[in-house]
Amino acid sequence: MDRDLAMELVRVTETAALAAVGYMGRGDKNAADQAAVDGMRNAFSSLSICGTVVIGEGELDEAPMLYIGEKVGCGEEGDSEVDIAVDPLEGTTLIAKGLPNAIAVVAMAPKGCLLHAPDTYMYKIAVGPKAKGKIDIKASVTDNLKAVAEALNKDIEDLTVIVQDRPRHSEFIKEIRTAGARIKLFSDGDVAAAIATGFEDTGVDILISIGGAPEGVIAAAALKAMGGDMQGILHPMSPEEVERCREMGFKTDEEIYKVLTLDDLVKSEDCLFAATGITQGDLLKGVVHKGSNMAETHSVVMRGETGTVRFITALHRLNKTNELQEVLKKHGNF
Ligand code: VTB
Repeated sequence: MDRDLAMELVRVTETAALAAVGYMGRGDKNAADQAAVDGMRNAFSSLSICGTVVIGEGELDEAPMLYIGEKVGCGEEGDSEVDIAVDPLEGTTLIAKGLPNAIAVVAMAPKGCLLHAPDTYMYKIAVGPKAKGKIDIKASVTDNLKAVAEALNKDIEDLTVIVQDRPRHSEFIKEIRTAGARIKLFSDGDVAAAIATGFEDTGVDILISIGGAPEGVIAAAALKAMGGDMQGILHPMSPEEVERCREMGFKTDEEIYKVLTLDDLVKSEDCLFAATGITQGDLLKGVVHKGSNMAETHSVVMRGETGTVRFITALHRLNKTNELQEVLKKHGNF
């Protein structure tokens, strides 16, 4: 993939973030999500790629835009054929309540290189570069904590584990506390939580959590680019979810419950990841309005092939950006 695509991709998450932020704290997560989708979809149309959405808003019958299988981009013959995973608004509840860490996020890789994850849960463990190769999702939580602490040259008491605040994690939480490590619970948004493990400044060392499988693939693209590590196991919660796995090609139980390594989740080093903060977050600031026509965004974009991680602050003149104006008008924010 052309390296300039990395910069192009930031426009896509910036537009989604700018479109959605007007719904911050309004209690309407569906409207916020729709605005993010509209913004992202518009921005994709000017990207010179032949893209296919492999992780998106759902199947065609449930999502008219950014649905699985939708072709995006204005590429012509000879332009990159890519798979795209999108989460235009990762953390719909967060934005609805005005809570931190809502982001717009996208991952991209050459055609066939992103796992087509079913819409079920996935048990995930993620770590940053220093602990690469040290995690084993089949081993106990305690064994993983010991291995990661050793790799980071820390006492287990100084290790911070990020876990989604859900009853399904009560056994994990008990075990982590018994082992002596610290816990940071988060209410929503496990893509941001997984990525936090890749940046020492966040103080987060390891993610141990059961969250969305599609989100797992998106986070894996970032961890791959950063040189971190991740493993996942699909975790369907009902016969319907098992059926969903089968429909996505995980035919046998063995296939459903196999360990998915970073290379299974994202098959190529040549991957891109971009995220823009919507509400204020641990890694990225949220959108900041500077007067009625100006907004500042904070994004991160990563390129797997070189491992470059760029933080991009951008000032947007809202009345000069046609693609954005259309979306803001539709949502009554401009
Ligand atoms: C997960 C997680 C997401 O929603 O899908 C979670 O991956 C849903 O969990 O980041 P519950 O069903 O327990 O609410 C997010 O937190 C936000 O979309």
